[in-house]
Amino acid sequence: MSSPADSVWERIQLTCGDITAWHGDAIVNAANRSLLGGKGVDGAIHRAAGPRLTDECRAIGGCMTGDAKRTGAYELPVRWVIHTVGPVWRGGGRGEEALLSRCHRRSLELAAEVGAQTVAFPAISTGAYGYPVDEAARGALPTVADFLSRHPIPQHVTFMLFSTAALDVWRRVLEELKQESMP
Ligand code: AR6
Repeated sequence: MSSPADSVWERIQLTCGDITAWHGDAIVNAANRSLLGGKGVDGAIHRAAGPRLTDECRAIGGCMTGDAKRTGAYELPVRWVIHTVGPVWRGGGRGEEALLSRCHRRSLELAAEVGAQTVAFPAISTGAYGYPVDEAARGALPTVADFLSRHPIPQHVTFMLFSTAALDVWRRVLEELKQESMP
Protein backbone atom coordinates (compact mmCIF):
# COMPACT_ATOMS: atom_id res chain seq x y z
CA MET A 1 0.00 0.00 0.00
CA SER A 2 1.47 3.37 -0.98
CA SER A 3 1.35 6.34 1.41
CA PRO A 4 -1.82 8.34 0.89
CA ALA A 5 -1.37 12.05 0.14
CA ASP A 6 -2.64 14.72 2.56
CA SER A 7 -5.64 15.39 0.33
CA VAL A 8 -6.82 11.80 0.81
CA TRP A 9 -6.88 12.08 4.59
CA GLU A 10 -8.99 15.21 4.21
CA ARG A 11 -11.66 13.07 2.52
CA ILE A 12 -12.02 10.98 5.71
CA GLN A 13 -14.08 12.33 8.60
CA LEU A 14 -14.54 10.93 12.09
CA THR A 15 -17.66 11.72 14.04
CA CYS A 16 -19.79 10.38 16.85
CA GLY A 17 -23.48 9.45 16.71
CA ASP A 18 -26.20 7.19 15.37
CA ILE A 19 -25.54 6.14 11.79
CA THR A 20 -29.27 5.75 11.09
CA ALA A 21 -29.68 9.54 11.47
CA TRP A 22 -26.82 10.37 9.09
CA HIS A 23 -27.68 12.14 5.82
CA GLY A 24 -25.62 11.18 2.79
CA ASP A 25 -25.66 8.75 -0.12
CA ALA A 26 -24.91 5.40 1.52
CA ILE A 27 -24.40 3.86 4.94
CA VAL A 28 -22.60 0.61 5.63
CA ASN A 29 -24.19 -1.98 7.90
CA ALA A 30 -22.22 -4.34 10.16
CA ALA A 31 -24.35 -7.35 9.24
CA ASN A 32 -24.08 -11.11 9.75
CA ARG A 33 -23.93 -13.74 7.03
CA SER A 34 -27.71 -14.24 6.97
CA LEU A 35 -28.31 -10.52 6.21
CA LEU A 36 -31.61 -10.88 8.06
CA GLY A 37 -30.85 -8.37 10.81
CA GLY A 38 -29.54 -8.71 14.33
CA LYS A 39 -28.58 -6.56 17.27
CA GLY A 40 -26.30 -3.50 17.46
CA VAL A 41 -26.06 -1.27 14.42
CA ASP A 42 -27.65 -3.97 12.23
CA GLY A 43 -30.80 -3.98 14.37
CA ALA A 44 -30.92 -0.18 14.40
CA ILE A 45 -30.59 0.00 10.60
CA HIS A 46 -33.30 -2.61 9.97
CA ARG A 47 -35.67 -0.91 12.45
CA ALA A 48 -35.12 2.53 10.93
CA ALA A 49 -35.35 1.33 7.31
CA GLY A 50 -38.53 -0.69 7.86
CA PRO A 51 -39.53 -4.25 6.89
CA ARG A 52 -38.93 -3.82 3.15
CA LEU A 53 -35.19 -3.75 3.85
CA THR A 54 -35.36 -7.17 5.47
CA ASP A 55 -37.43 -8.43 2.51
CA GLU A 56 -34.78 -7.25 0.04
CA CYS A 57 -32.02 -8.78 2.17
CA ARG A 58 -33.87 -12.10 2.33
CA ALA A 59 -33.99 -12.21 -1.47
CA ILE A 60 -30.18 -11.76 -1.64
CA GLY A 61 -29.71 -14.96 0.32
CA GLY A 62 -26.72 -14.10 2.50
CA CYS A 63 -23.19 -12.76 2.32
CA MET A 64 -19.75 -14.20 3.03
CA THR A 65 -17.52 -12.77 5.73
CA GLY A 66 -15.37 -10.05 4.12
CA ASP A 67 -17.84 -9.44 1.30
CA ALA A 68 -20.63 -6.86 0.89
CA LYS A 69 -24.08 -6.53 -0.73
CA ARG A 70 -26.00 -3.39 -1.64
CA THR A 71 -29.72 -2.69 -1.09
CA GLY A 72 -32.12 0.23 -1.07
CA ALA A 73 -32.48 2.26 2.11
CA TYR A 74 -36.30 2.62 2.33
CA GLU A 75 -37.17 4.85 5.34
CA LEU A 76 -33.55 5.84 6.02
CA PRO A 77 -32.33 9.30 4.92
CA VAL A 78 -29.78 7.79 2.50
CA ARG A 79 -30.13 6.13 -0.91
CA TRP A 80 -28.34 2.85 -0.31
CA VAL A 81 -27.37 0.48 2.49
CA ILE A 82 -24.24 -1.58 1.94
CA HIS A 83 -24.26 -4.66 4.14
CA THR A 84 -20.89 -6.11 4.97
CA VAL A 85 -19.98 -9.00 7.25
CA GLY A 86 -16.99 -8.34 9.44
CA PRO A 87 -14.79 -11.02 10.98
CA VAL A 88 -15.29 -12.29 14.51
CA TRP A 89 -12.15 -11.40 16.52
CA ARG A 90 -10.29 -14.58 17.50
CA GLY A 91 -7.08 -13.01 18.77
CA GLY A 92 -5.83 -11.56 15.50
CA GLY A 93 -4.11 -14.61 14.04
CA ARG A 94 -7.02 -15.93 11.96
CA GLY A 95 -6.91 -13.50 9.06
CA GLU A 96 -9.11 -10.94 10.81
CA GLU A 97 -7.18 -7.93 9.50
CA ALA A 98 -7.38 -9.05 5.86
CA LEU A 99 -11.11 -9.77 6.22
CA LEU A 100 -11.83 -6.42 7.87
CA SER A 101 -9.84 -4.68 5.17
CA ARG A 102 -11.79 -6.56 2.48
CA CYS A 103 -15.10 -5.50 4.09
CA HIS A 104 -14.12 -1.86 3.67
CA ARG A 105 -12.77 -2.28 0.15
CA ARG A 106 -15.82 -4.23 -1.09
CA SER A 107 -18.19 -1.71 0.52
CA LEU A 108 -16.44 1.16 -1.24
CA GLU A 109 -16.48 -0.71 -4.56
CA LEU A 110 -20.25 -1.16 -4.27
CA ALA A 111 -20.66 2.51 -3.30
CA ALA A 112 -18.57 3.64 -6.27
CA GLU A 113 -20.58 1.45 -8.66
CA VAL A 114 -23.70 3.53 -8.01
CA GLY A 115 -21.87 6.85 -7.79
CA ALA A 116 -22.30 7.33 -4.03
CA GLN A 117 -20.29 10.46 -3.21
CA THR A 118 -20.71 10.29 0.57
CA VAL A 119 -20.53 7.07 2.55
CA ALA A 120 -20.65 6.43 6.31
CA PHE A 121 -19.24 3.36 8.05
CA PRO A 122 -19.79 2.19 11.62
CA ALA A 123 -16.85 0.60 13.43
CA ILE A 124 -17.39 -2.81 11.85
CA SER A 125 -16.78 -5.87 14.08
CA THR A 126 -16.08 -3.79 17.23
CA GLY A 127 -19.33 -4.71 19.02
CA ALA A 128 -20.69 -8.25 19.15
CA TYR A 129 -17.77 -9.53 17.04
CA GLY A 130 -15.23 -8.34 19.64
CA TYR A 131 -12.60 -6.65 17.43
CA PRO A 132 -10.46 -4.29 19.57
CA VAL A 133 -11.30 -0.68 18.73
CA ASP A 134 -7.76 0.51 18.01
CA GLU A 135 -6.97 -2.57 15.90
CA ALA A 136 -10.16 -1.95 13.93
CA ALA A 137 -9.15 1.65 13.28
CA ARG A 138 -5.70 0.44 12.16
CA GLY A 139 -7.35 -1.95 9.73
CA ALA A 140 -10.12 0.28 8.41
CA LEU A 141 -8.44 3.68 8.01
CA PRO A 142 -5.48 2.70 5.75
CA THR A 143 -7.75 0.57 3.57
CA VAL A 144 -10.18 3.43 3.03
CA ALA A 145 -7.34 5.91 2.46
CA ASP A 146 -5.77 3.58 -0.09
CA PHE A 147 -9.09 3.15 -1.93
CA LEU A 148 -9.72 6.90 -1.99
CA SER A 149 -6.22 7.55 -3.32
CA ARG A 150 -7.13 5.41 -6.37
CA HIS A 151 -10.77 6.44 -6.88
CA PRO A 152 -12.48 9.85 -7.08
CA ILE A 153 -15.78 8.33 -5.86
CA PRO A 154 -16.80 8.29 -3.06
CA GLN A 155 -15.57 11.78 -2.47
CA HIS A 156 -16.02 11.63 1.32
CA VAL A 157 -16.08 8.79 3.84
CA THR A 158 -17.35 9.28 7.38
CA PHE A 159 -16.68 6.90 10.24
CA MET A 160 -19.60 7.15 12.64
CA LEU A 161 -18.32 6.10 16.05
CA PHE A 162 -20.87 5.28 18.69
CA SER A 163 -19.07 6.71 21.77
CA THR A 164 -16.71 9.56 22.49
CA ALA A 165 -14.24 6.97 23.83
CA ALA A 166 -14.20 5.20 20.45
CA LEU A 167 -13.99 8.54 18.64
CA ASP A 168 -10.90 9.46 20.70
CA VAL A 169 -9.20 6.17 19.80
CA TRP A 170 -9.94 6.56 16.08
CA ARG A 171 -8.72 10.19 16.15
CA ARG A 172 -5.44 9.11 17.72
CA VAL A 173 -4.94 6.33 15.17
CA LEU A 174 -5.81 8.67 12.29
CA GLU A 175 -3.22 11.21 13.49
CA GLU A 176 -0.58 8.46 13.77
CA LEU A 177 -1.32 7.22 10.26
CA LYS A 178 -1.14 10.75 8.87
CA GLN A 179 2.26 11.25 10.52
CA GLU A 180 3.50 7.90 9.21
CA SER A 181 2.45 8.78 5.66
CA MET A 182 4.24 12.14 5.62
CA PRO A 183 7.18 12.19 3.20
N1 AR6 B 1 -24.78 3.87 14.92
C1 AR6 B 1 -23.43 3.75 14.85
N2 AR6 B 1 -22.75 2.77 15.48
C2 AR6 B 1 -23.44 1.88 16.21
C3 AR6 B 1 -24.85 1.94 16.35
C4 AR6 B 1 -25.53 2.98 15.66
N3 AR6 B 1 -26.85 3.12 15.71
N4 AR6 B 1 -25.25 0.91 17.14
C5 AR6 B 1 -24.14 0.24 17.51
N5 AR6 B 1 -23.05 0.83 16.96
P1 AR6 B 1 -22.14 -4.34 16.28
P2 AR6 B 1 -20.34 -6.20 14.89
C6 AR6 B 1 -21.63 0.45 17.07
O1 AR6 B 1 -22.27 -5.24 17.44
O2 AR6 B 1 -19.37 -6.15 16.02
C7 AR6 B 1 -25.20 -7.86 14.97
O3 AR6 B 1 -26.09 -8.57 15.78
C8 AR6 B 1 -21.21 -0.41 18.22
O4 AR6 B 1 -21.03 0.37 19.40
O5 AR6 B 1 -23.36 -3.64 15.78
O6 AR6 B 1 -19.82 -6.10 13.49
C9 AR6 B 1 -25.09 -8.40 13.54
O7 AR6 B 1 -26.31 -8.96 13.11
C10 AR6 B 1 -19.91 -0.98 17.70
O8 AR6 B 1 -18.85 -0.06 17.90
O9 AR6 B 1 -21.51 -5.11 14.98
C11 AR6 B 1 -24.01 -9.42 13.67
O10 AR6 B 1 -24.52 -10.66 14.15
C12 AR6 B 1 -20.14 -1.08 16.19
O11 AR6 B 1 -21.32 -0.32 15.93
C13 AR6 B 1 -23.09 -8.84 14.70
O12 AR6 B 1 -23.89 -7.99 15.51
C14 AR6 B 1 -20.32 -2.49 15.68
O13 AR6 B 1 -21.03 -3.26 16.65
C15 AR6 B 1 -22.01 -8.00 14.06
O14 AR6 B 1 -21.12 -7.58 15.06
